[in-house]
Amino acid sequence: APPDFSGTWNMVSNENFDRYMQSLGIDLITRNLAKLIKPQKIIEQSGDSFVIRTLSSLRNYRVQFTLGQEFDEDTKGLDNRKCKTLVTLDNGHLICVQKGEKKNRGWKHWINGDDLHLELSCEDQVCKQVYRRVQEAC
Ligand code: ECB
Repeated sequence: APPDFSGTWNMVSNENFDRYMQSLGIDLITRNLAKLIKPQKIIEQSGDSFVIRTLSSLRNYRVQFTLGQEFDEDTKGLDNRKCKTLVTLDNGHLICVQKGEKKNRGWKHWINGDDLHLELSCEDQVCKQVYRRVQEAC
């Protein structure tokens, strides 16, 4: 069965985030602030429909999509670009391609145990993040 990405996830590691942000043209002051934060992901999945919220003290970002349906993404509050974005599910991996000004842009999510993995790509940079599931009270 395909994985259920739904839940609340807290960042536990973040590799090469600075160079990923550099590849998106984010200024030094913003990068230095962004490096300090540990965002939370809140994912709501129902069938092929997803809402992913990335929450932090610095910025919040929300994206909503249906698998296999390209949509217009505005990365408002991040690098403020427009992309034609498509997300698909391949062998348990959520794969996003963000077509636009930046080459080779996208991300991949997958689950391993209690860990949600995320690879963010832009041009020749790959940022690797891991989030851990927040257990809800029973
Ligand atoms: C929203 C939390 C990020 C806070 C960083 C704040 C300022 C830095 C400005 C731009 C940096 C560029 C990208 C930020 C990196 C991650 C945020 C969202 C990454 C993303 O695309 O997540 C996907 C997959 O979970 C869903 O949107």
